[in-house]
Amino acid sequence: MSMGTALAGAHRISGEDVDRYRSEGHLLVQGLAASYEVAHFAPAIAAATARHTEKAVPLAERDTYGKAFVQVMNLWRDDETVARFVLAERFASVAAQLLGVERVRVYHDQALFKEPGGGYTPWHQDAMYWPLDGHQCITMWMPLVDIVPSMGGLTFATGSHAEGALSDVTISDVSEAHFDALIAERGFALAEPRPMRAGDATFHSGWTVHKAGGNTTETMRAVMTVIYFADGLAVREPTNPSQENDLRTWLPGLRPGDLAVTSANPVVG
Ligand SMILES: O=C(O)CCC(=O)C(=O)O
Repeated sequence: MSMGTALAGAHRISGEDVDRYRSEGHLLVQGLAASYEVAHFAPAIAAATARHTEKAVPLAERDTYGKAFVQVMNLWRDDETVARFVLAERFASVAAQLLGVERVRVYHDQALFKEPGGGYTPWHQDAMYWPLDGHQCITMWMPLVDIVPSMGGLTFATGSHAEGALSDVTISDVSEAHFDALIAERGFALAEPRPMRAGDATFHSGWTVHKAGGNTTETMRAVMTVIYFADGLAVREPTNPSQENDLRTWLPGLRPGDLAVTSANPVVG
């Protein structure tokens, strides 16, 4: 690795952008990584993703969730190059500024590759899955290739994060119908997807309602995400089976009330 690809140092966010994130629940940060930096890391992320998905079921045989993307989690623990990307100070510094905290920890990463012809990602709230305070959690979503909306860009329900938990339904056609009705009822404005360059990133709160369209192009929508939480959070009592599973998987050995501190959740930034 050369110093040019270290993703070191903080990336400063303007006060205006911090305010926008806090009122809207999502923020686009353009040029967070340069194209040569993405080019350095993307092959390792794609190769690690492929290693885990050699036996993927054909698209047509999957359910709505399975059609949405190839999803592989915590690649940073498998591959040193991916770890340098996921644990990068530059990315974590943005998460910390938006949450208004000194330090964040990694909850987990996930590669979300929406295949050509891949289906839509139904409306959902991420923090429904997490035994943590969703207001103190944030996801960075970064395309590794230039994307246009028809590849499956994210749509956000602006301001929905402020309402906290709005459903207990896992990502499915049921969550889609639930949030379609709720968005119409509460009148949230929708922030439609925009073209993004590889290395641009969006950040969204744990409670922001969001979805993605299908990928109607011939190009893989290669996206890497990192989920962070504010250092100092305590583990919450799980309120559904998804949170019980997440507690076992991503906060290994911890119980409700414990500080969310394990070697699988390093401080970054
Ligand atoms: O990439 C997608 O299609 C959905 C992403 C998402 O829901 C997330 O990163 O929280």
